[in-house]
Formats: sequence, structure tokens, C-alpha cells
Amino acid sequence: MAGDVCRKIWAKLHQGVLNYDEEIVVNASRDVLNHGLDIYECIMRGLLPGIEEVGELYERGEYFIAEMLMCSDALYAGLNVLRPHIKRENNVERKQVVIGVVAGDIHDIGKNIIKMMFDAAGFEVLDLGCDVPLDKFVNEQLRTDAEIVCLSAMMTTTMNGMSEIISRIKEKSPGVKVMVGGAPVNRYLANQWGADSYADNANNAIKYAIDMVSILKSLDKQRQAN
Ligand code: B12
Repeated sequence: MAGDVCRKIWAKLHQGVLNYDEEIVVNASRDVLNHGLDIYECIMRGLLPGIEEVGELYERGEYFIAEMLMCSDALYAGLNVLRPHIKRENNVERKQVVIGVVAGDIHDIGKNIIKMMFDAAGFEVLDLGCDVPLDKFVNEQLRTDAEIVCLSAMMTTTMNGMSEIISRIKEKSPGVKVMVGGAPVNRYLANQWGADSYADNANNAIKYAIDMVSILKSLDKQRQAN
């Protein structure tokens, strides 16, 4: 029974995004809260499949940029309802993360999901937004002394900027961990560019970030012991 309720609400979120119907998405998002459903699961199984299907329609020439834009507005209308209700955990030692979408790229939905999950996992997140000049990642890491930098890109043309950002960060702050992601990125490219980590979704991103935090902690301990 509970499963049926979930599936109906996921379907409404999905269809609402696909049909750029903000009202349906907002109402379904309120239903998520009223029924006490898992918010992250509803994002992953309702909103995101909706925007993925939008991408397919765009590729087939059935949707154009105007529709993609309205669909992402509908997705954001739902995220705005859900975001304030995501529970924040305190189980991570408060490490700082700088996150942004690389220069030339304005696709920020994936980055915002990753940011939301880092927030929820108890990290302190500095969000640089989208279309971020390469140097800004380097300068903001230096200014905040953040332990982790997260880079997002959704276009094959913009993802190449990641390699340059990584080498500039590593040159100035060799101990900093850099994590990359976005649909065109993969583990092979991440390794080629010298990234410390790559994840294809928010769940794995948090898992790997927590692993990096424990590596940083043991390095700190070693340093103190010497
Ligand atoms: C919505 C959308 C738009 C919206 C963006 C709105 C917004 N605020 O983001 C608008 C309409 C503005 C748009 C514009 C354009 N778009 Co567009 N867009 C899309 C679409 C449909 C969905 C993208 C999306 O949000 N997906 C959902 C999110 C959640 O997925 P995600 O970003 O991959 O994120 C997940 C993972 O990758 C990962 N992740 C993401 N970032 C990070 C970072 C880290 C550190 C980690 C660990 C993980 C991680 O976790 C996330 C959650 O699971 C895609 C199609 C598709 N199938 O992806 C095209 C797509 C990305 N767009 C495309 C194009 C070409 C454009 C335009 C150039 C079109 C044009 N001619 O103007 C412009 C680009 C403008 C620019 N300079 O950036 C192409 C890119 C092709 C390519 N490979 O280079 C795509 C693939 C469509 C296509 N098939 O042609 N777009």
C-alpha cells in the first residue's frame, strides 16, 4: 500500500517535470512531505527521471531549449519545496567543500543535488554557482582552506576545463582532494586529469567524500605524531 503511494507520487513528479507543470510538481512535492516519504528517493525516482526523459525528447527533436528550460523550472519548483526538509546529519567532522559548475556551463541541477546531499551529510558547503571561471575555484579553495573541491560539468566542451583547475589546485594546495562529476565525465577521464575521486550520483559522491575525509584525518594524525 505504502509502495503504491510512493509510486504514484514519483509518477506525478516525473510527469510534472516532463510536462513543465509546476503546479503538479509542487503539489506532489507537498504530498512527499505529508506522507513522510524519503525525500532523496523521491528526487532520484521522480524528479530526475523526469528531466532525463526531457533530455531524450530534446535529442529526438521533440523538445527545444524553451521546453528544457520550463522543465528545469518545474524541477526547481519541486526542489524548493523539498530542500528545507532534508535532515542534516552531524556524523561527519565538519569539513569544508567548495563546489561549482565549470566555466561556460550553466547546467546546475546536478551540482545543486550534490550540494544538497553534502549539506545534509553535515559538510560545510561553499557554492560558487555555475559558469565559474577556472581561477575562482583555485582562489576560493585557498581563501577558505577547504579540504575538498567538487567540480561539475554537463557538456563535453566545458568538462575539459576540469583538468586545468585540478592541476592549478594541486600546484597551490597538494593536500586538497578534488572530486569531479557530471554526465559526460567518467572514471577514466577523472584519473587522466588527476582528480582524487569521481562519482556518477549524489549517493556515491557522499560515500567517497567520507572516505576522503578519513584519509585526510589519518594524514593529520600522522603529521601530528611526527
Ligand atoms: C535541463 C537541461 C538544460 C537546461 C539547464 C537548466 C539548469 N538550471 O541546469 C537549459 C535549458 C538551460 C540547457 C541549456 C543548454 N543545454 Co542542456 N540539457 C539539459 C538536460 C535535459 C538535463 C540536464 C540535467 O539537469 N540532468 C539531471 C542532473 C541531475 O543530472 P547530472 O547533471 O548528470 O547530475 C548527476 C550526475 O552527473 C552527478 N553529478 C553532477 N555534477 C557532479 C559533480 C560532482 C563533483 C559529482 C561527484 C557528481 C556530479 O550527480 C548528479 C545527481 O545524480 C540535458 C540532457 C541530459 N540527458 O542530461 C541537456 C544537455 C546537457 N544540454 C545540452 C546542450 C547542448 C545545451 C545547450 C548548449 C543548448 C543550446 N544550444 O543552447 C545549452 C547550454 C548552455 C550552457 N552554456 O551551459 C547537451 C550537452 C551535449 C554535450 N554532451 O556536450 C545535453 C546532453 C542535451 C543533448 N543530448 O544534446 N540545458
